[in-house]
Amino acid sequence: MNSLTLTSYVTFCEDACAHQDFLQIQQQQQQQALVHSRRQLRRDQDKEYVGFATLPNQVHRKSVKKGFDFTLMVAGESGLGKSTLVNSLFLTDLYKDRKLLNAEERITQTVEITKHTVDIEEKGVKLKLTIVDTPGFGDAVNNTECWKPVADYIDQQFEQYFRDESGLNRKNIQDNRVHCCLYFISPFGHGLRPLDVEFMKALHEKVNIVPVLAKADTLTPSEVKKKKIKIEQYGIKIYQFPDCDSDEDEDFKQQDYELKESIPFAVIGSNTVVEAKGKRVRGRLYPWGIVEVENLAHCDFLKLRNMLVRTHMQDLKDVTREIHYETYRAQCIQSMTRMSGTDFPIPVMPGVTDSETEKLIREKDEELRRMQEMLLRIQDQMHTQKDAY
Ligand SMILES: Nc1nc2c(ncn2[C@@H]2O[C@H](COP(=O)(O)OP(=O)(O)O)[C@@H](O)[C@H]2O)c(=O)[nH]1
Ligand SMILES: [Mg+2]
Repeated sequence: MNSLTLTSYVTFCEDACAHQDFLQIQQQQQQQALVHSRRQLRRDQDKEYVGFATLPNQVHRKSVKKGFDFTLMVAGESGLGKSTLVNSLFLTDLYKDRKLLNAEERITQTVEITKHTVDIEEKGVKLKLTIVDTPGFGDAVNNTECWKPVADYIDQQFEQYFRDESGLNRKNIQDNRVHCCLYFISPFGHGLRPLDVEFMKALHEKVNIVPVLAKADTLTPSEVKKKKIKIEQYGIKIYQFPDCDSDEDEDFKQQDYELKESIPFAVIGSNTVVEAKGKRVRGRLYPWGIVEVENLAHCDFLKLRNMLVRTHMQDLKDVTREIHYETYRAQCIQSMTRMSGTDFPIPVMPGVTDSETEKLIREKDEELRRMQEMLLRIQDQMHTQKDAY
């Protein structure tokens, strides 16, 4: 390289460096301007932005931290697949330790209600799930009033909640109220049997009833269609799905319509995993083929699970709290007011009859009066002693 070319090369390099510097400075200036304008924008927005738009996030964070709970009851004749279905619903074995009763034991068995609680977690969200099973119904020779223990169970949970709520420590109330009752209808009958009608009518003011047509794999599609009777025609009030908002999109509206049309849900339960078309699925294997539990073409299991878990769990809880529990609470307060002649709700003790409660109240009043007298006497004594000094 000769001196001239060297000089021009140096000049070229210097120019290039200077140009590079210039570009960098320009870039920095642009970035600063961007940051500045963003800050300005945020400041402008802050003027009109109080911050309550973050409330849903706050509620979300808090509820996730606290966890959720849900209590599901299954009722209906024994052997219709209740236990199998709840296991399939929550992909968990709730009945690991169950002892299967033989025919004789089942006949002598009275309606015994069992409660299973499992803590399940999905993507960091915790759900405390309680399943209330009502086995034995229908096995007994005499089924008169077989719904009574079930109705009493629901009332007892309301009563417990009412007493806890009216008590001193309301912080850690255990809420065992039943949010939904899946009522299993036999696939073998013609419509509802009188016992089914009686059972559901005894419960419909206390709990959200969701009817299901059991063991749908034993029926052909046209039989399923025929057996999907309108439960309301029997004067039974089942859980009413809330109306779909008019501004929802068409897909959602269609899904909502299909869900409502599916009642009673035709379900199939299975605790075994079988291989269907190279995939492992929950299903029932028959010599002629496989029935897949989670296949919408085979049954409504997925619709039921989506409804219970994904779309209506909160509504079922709200209806329980706002309608069923309120009805119970109002009746309770009314009867207590009538009984005691006061307007104060005094929770009734379990297993205590009206006259016993009245006696208890009288005794407490008497005790209170005695204590007041004693207090007055002590005050008098103190005054006399003070005067003496
Ligand atoms: N075909 C058919 N059988 C079922 C279904 N669900 C459960 N079963 C069978 O029915 C019997 C009783 O089931 P179980 O869940 O104990 O009924 P539960 O008495 O109502 O709780 C068991 O042998 C199950 O394998 C179903 O959807 N279809
Ligand atoms: Mg069972």
